[in-house]
Amino acid sequence: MKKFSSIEDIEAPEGLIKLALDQKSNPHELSQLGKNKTLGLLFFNPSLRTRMSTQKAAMNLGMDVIVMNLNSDSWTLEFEDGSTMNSESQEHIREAAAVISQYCDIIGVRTFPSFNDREEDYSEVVLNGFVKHASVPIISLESATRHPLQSLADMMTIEEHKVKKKPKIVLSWVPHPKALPQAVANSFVEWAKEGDFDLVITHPNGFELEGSITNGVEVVSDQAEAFKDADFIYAKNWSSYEDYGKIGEDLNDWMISPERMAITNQGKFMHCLPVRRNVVVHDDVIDSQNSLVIEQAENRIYAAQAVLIKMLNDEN
Ligand code: SN0
Repeated sequence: MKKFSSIEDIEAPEGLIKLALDQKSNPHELSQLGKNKTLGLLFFNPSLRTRMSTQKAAMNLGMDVIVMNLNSDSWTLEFEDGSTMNSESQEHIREAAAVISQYCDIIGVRTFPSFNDREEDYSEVVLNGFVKHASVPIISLESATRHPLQSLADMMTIEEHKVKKKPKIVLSWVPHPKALPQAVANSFVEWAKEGDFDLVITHPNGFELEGSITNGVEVVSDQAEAFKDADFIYAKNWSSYEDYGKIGEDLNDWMISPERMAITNQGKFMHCLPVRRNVVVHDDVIDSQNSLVIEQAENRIYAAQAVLIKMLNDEN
């Protein structure tokens, strides 16, 4: 596998979920596979789970890891071809990606959207700059529009906790004070569409996700209605795609409350974290027995491990 940036890069998502679950039951089985190989983790944005879980996955496979905070510790990169670099940017992605490829056998990149220009964000300028100019495989550690490692961990978590063959999963928009990417929601929908689920999305008017991603998925505008019989509630805020980057106002009743969870079929609560308590979700929900957030985070290790194995073995 040369690139892991969305579900489209995977030949058999089911197989990758199974590999990740197998690794979870035997994390050190392949502790020699990555010997003398180096993973480079490049962060343009903050991270806790992604940074530590991917590092842990690499360690379980015997790899060395180099972590670099590109925004604070490195030169300001230029991504546009042909630009005259007489202003802020100091190094072109052409050299930077080629140089990092001399030091690393696999590169992971985290980058958020700018929210200035939807077309530019959705063209994935930063991630694709690395894909184009690096000579080694690239893993998205969350890009402007996708977070595939999170979705892989989420699919593992659902697989482990489902009690019926075709569970009902509701992706619910939730309030947030800041403009957040659509990345987690986009990826979740893409991966959940591939599974045997009754998938429903609920969001306020004006928070429709990109049409080709949600194509064929039921959208219910009333959150309480959507929650009926749900086995899993996946909460996530995203800013508007239509009115790009706009946040919701006066929508605090979209917070996941114990009353809302009571409508579900003893539904499990899921969130990718970090989460703003009592804005996104009430304490009593995230602290309940039905909350899966810590297991989702644990599964991030094995999601990353499965992807690294595919890359180290040069398999699809
Ligand atoms: C990111 C997001 O995509 O929504 C990362 C999630 C894995 N979340 C945030 O940036 C939250 C920041 C905040 O201010 O709460």
